[in-house]
Amino acid sequence: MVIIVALISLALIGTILWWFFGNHEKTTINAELTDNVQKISITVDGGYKPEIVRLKKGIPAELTFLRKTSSGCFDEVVLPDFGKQAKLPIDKPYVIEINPEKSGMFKYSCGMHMFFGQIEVV
Ligand SMILES: [Cu+2]
Repeated sequence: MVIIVALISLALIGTILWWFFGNHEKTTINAELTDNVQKISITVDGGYKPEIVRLKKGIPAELTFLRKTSSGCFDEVVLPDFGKQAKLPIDKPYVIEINPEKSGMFKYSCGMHMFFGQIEVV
């Protein structure tokens, strides 16, 4: 009995450690280039999907956020590295234009800094 309890505890601890420290696969999607504007859609529903969007440096970009959740957490999206911040309507695409001028990984988040998405500029 004691052994079973010990094993279950170990399994739980393992799961928790994996959840917090494991290297989770993140989805990266490249923006599509049309008429010298790169465009990509990001779904907002319990997080930002895809988790990483890849943009090319030096080409204006349009990020279309589609918020599917009424959770107040996602009322607002903040992109500090691009000087943008916006209120997102529910079920209605909202376009944010940015100019990716520097390469690197840039984080954006909900208004409360709880959920994060990333923009990779290459
Ligand atoms: Cu939040």
